[in-house]
Parts: sequence; structure tokens; C-alpha cells
Amino acid sequence: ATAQTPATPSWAKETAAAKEKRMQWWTNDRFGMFIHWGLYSLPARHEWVQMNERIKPEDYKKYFDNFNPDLYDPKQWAKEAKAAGMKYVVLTSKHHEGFCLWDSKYTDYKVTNTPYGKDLLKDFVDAFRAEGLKVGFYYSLIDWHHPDFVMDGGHPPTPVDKEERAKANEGRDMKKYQEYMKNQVTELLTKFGKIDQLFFDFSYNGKEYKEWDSENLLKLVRKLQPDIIVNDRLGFPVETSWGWDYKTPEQFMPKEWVKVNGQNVPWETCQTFSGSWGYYRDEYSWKSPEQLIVMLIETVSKGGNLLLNVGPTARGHFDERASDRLTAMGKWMKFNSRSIYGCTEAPESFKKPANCLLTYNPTTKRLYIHAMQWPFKTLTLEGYKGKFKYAQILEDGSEIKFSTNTRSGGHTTETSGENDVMLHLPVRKPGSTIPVIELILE
Ligand code: JFZ
Repeated sequence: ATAQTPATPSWAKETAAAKEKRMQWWTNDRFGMFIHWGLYSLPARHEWVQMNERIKPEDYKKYFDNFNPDLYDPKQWAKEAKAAGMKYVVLTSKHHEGFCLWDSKYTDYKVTNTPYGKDLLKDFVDAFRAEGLKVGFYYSLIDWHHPDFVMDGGHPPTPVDKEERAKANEGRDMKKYQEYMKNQVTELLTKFGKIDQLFFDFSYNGKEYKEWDSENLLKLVRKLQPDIIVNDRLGFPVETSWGWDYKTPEQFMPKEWVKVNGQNVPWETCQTFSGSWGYYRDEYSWKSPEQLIVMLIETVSKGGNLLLNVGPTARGHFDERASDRLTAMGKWMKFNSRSIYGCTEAPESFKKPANCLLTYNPTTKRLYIHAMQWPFKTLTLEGYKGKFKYAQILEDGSEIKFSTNTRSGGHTTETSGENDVMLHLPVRKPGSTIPVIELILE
């Protein structure tokens, strides 16, 4: 199975082949780091805190006045991302709160006007590039700070009453806000060198693409960075494939390869360590390292990418709980990444053994069996007879013997169907959190 490249609108003037080419590194790399960082890191109770608690702008200002991440060290972030096996990164240049992490000409609500006083993006981009990672920006279409943004139900200081809201919106002009977005996106795509990915975000249905002027926004993006990969959150009608390179299901695991109009499309799921995207001090719902490793494997087994989020603290470092999980993933990836990079869903002709997830590398023609539970001595592969020539445990490259015959000995008889193959596994589970069996196909 492969991803179908969706048709592009005529104005995009590009062929499916060109699109496929630009998507190549992304499809191959599979695993990236999302970073949510902004003023909300100070209250440390969700990046939506301003909305959730209906905080007035004058009360939210204290976070701006105290923003001073003295431990900010993007080289350290980049090292941790790389060690975890991540190949690209996406940082919130501006989240819904409207605060900008770079020295934008078009607003005062930016990092250079906080006590920190310096641009954050330049060093960020340089540090991740230096570690060989691709770099992307998240940019929120929603803006809770901009004076021209027409407020709706999902806007923090907005009166709930419709008439009052209409009054509060008097004089606000989305046309001006559209210009603001284009100016800022131009800065983001011209001041920091090559940018590989752009993650736009609107996250409620209050507005659609016409109100964002998404079509022109996208044309601008393509003009400034022709090879950039753009996500699907620009408010275009769902059934069209306009203006996006990949779909972004979030906070759940799709049951199968994500489809549009019945066709497999490139997709990336973004996920959190603990539920919130921004640093949340008192959140105690952190996923275990094993859950996260399974999440990565399962995503790739369905042909997708995983963008795993870290919310740095107000002081600018990765919380220990985040670092520990990155380390654990890196430990697994060090010996097993061959089942992730360049891999995708396995061909249908390979039946999934019980308690296993499959991935497949179409270039090297290797099949990867991820054993969620280590089987006792025998793993029967139904219908695999004649389909592979060698089997090994991925982490140490040790041979796995296999047979197709029914074997009898002592008090036991191992039987298998005519086209089945039995792998003869070591009794002791290998060291990896999720051990991987590599089959070299015929
Ligand atoms: C959005 C943001 O509101 C959130 O703060 C975070 O940045 C996240 C990555 O994106 O939230 C969404 C967006 C889309 C869906 C759900 C939450 N969705 O499609 O289900």
C-alpha cells in the first residue's frame, strides 16, 4: 500500500510527481518533535489557559512581563531530539495567545519586548540544523491578542452574549488581520533560511478558509519556500485536497491508514506526553515510555508519521519527565530504528501474527514484526512459507531459526499449517522494550 498524492488545485501548478518528491524526506523520516512554548509556559496549566479561565488581557500581561527563559539552550533541545531518533522539529512561532517568539516588525507582542529581550527563533533554527534535523514552524491562525481579529465563541475575553460580542467586535477588520498573517508568514519564511514544514492551526469551526484568506496565504507560502510541506489546517473544505500535503489526526490513534475520498493519504499524528501541549506542571497523566514506543510503531504500521510534543518550562528547559521519555525512546531507536525509518504499512499478503505490529521497508524489502508480548519459544507466521529467506532479532542481529515442518519431540508436538512458518525464539525476551524480528524477504 502506498499514499496517493492528492490532486492539487490548478493554481498550485504542480504535478503529483513534484509533490511526491517534496514529501520524500518526510515520509521516510517518520518521527519528529513538536514544541509548544510561549507565555502559557509560565502559568504552566495548559496552553489554552487564557481561554479556559477567561483571563482578561490585562491579567494575562503578567506572563509577558515575566517571560525570561534563562535556561533556554536550543542546542540541548536539538541534542535530545536527535538522541530520541527524531528527524524533524516543529516549534510554535505563535500560538493562539498571539505572542511571537521572534522579533516581528508587525507587533509589539513579541519576545524581544519581554525581559528576555532576544529573538528565540534564529538560535533555534541554527541549533536543530546543526544536528541535522529538518525545521518547521507552527503558526496559529487564531489570535487572541490581535486587535483586528474578529472574536467568536472561542475567544478568551469575548462576551458570551451575542449582542455584546457584536459590539465588542465593532471596528475589528479581518482583512487587516489577513494582511498581518501574510506579513508574519513572510518574515518566518524569509528570515530563517530554508524552512521545511509549516503547521498552520485553526482548531474550531468558527471560521473557514475565506475568512483566513487561506488560498492567498498558501500561494505566498509556496512562492517563498517552494519545497515546504504544509499541513491541512487552513480551513479548506474537508473533502477537497486543496492546499495540504498531509492530514493531521490528533490525540487519538486512527484505526487504519488515514483516507480522503477512500484513498490513502500522507498523514501525521501529533501527540502529547501528558495531555496538554504547553508545559503543565501538575498534570499526572504522563504516558509511559512503552506506550510512546508502541505509539510510534503503530503509527508507522498504518503508514503515518508521529510528531511527539514537548512543552518546555518557563525557564526554557525540558522537564525531567519529558527528558526521561525522550531518552527511553532513543534507547529503543538506537537498536530498532530500522523498523521505523523508510518503513510503512506491510503488504496485505503478510498476515499480522497475534499481539504483533508489522512495518515494512519497500526499498530493502524487509518486514518487521514488533512483538508486544514476547511469545514463548514459537511464533507461527501463517502463510509465510517461501516468503522470506532469513530471520533475525533486530537489536543484536542474532539469527532466528525457523521451520515449516511439524515437529514432535518428548511430550509435545508443534504443528503448523502447510503454508505456515514457525520461528524458534529464545525463551528470554530480548532487552528492547518492544523487541523486533526482522525478516529478509525472498
Ligand atoms: C490545536 C490547538 O488548539 C492546541 O493548543 C495544540 O496546538 C494542538 C496541536 O492543535 O488543537 C486541536 C487542533 C485540532 C484538533 C484538536 C485539537 N482536531 O482536529 O481534533
